[in-house]
Amino acid sequence: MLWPSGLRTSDLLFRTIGINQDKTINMNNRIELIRGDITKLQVDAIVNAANSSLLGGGGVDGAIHRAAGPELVAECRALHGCATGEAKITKGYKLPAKYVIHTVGPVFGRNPSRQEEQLKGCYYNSLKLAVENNCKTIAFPNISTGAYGYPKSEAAMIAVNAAKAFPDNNNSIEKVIFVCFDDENYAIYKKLLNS
Ligand code: AR6
Repeated sequence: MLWPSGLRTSDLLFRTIGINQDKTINMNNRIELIRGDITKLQVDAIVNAANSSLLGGGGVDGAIHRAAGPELVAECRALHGCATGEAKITKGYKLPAKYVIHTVGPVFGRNPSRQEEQLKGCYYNSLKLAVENNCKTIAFPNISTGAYGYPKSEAAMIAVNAAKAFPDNNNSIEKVIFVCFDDENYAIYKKLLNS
């Protein structure tokens, strides 16, 4: 996407969603935090906290499908689901984002010995798909922290560590944006990214 010179990604993002820019937390110029609705973001890819059917649901999944329109579920149907911790990509259709990366977070407590690794896998596999599809900007919701009940602080730590540890040797990803919809997650991420 061509952006006017001198404008940072966050300038555009905040204009898009109408949030005052002083809410940006900028870490190493690559990780950003914003509070808002992920469906409004004009980025290369937004990540969906889906279920294994990939056919839609509530929460952020429902919001993404509503905003993208019915073509999204049609493309998802052809993907034949997704395992926990894995990710699959579709177009964004009516969303401002070019792609949707659908990932399935763990249901907290269902498989305790694997849940941390699975949540880490959601972030890792989404970032990997983003790189493979030449995405420079990617926005994540707080996967598994809604209906799937993962404790928010633990989930945030896993998310931030996974983004920091992602081996992007060619620096192909310019922005990883954590999008918090609720105040509690926003406060947790703000503290984590400022420390
Ligand atoms: N933008 C950004 N974040 C949002 C939005 C939004 N528009 N709406 C909600 N959130 P959840 P999960 C936040 O329940 O826990 C679905 O039914 C929300 O505040 O959406 O991974 C799927 O189909 C929370 O912090 O996802 C699955 O069945 C975060 O998104 C199941 O829920 C995740 O909450 C997945 O559960």
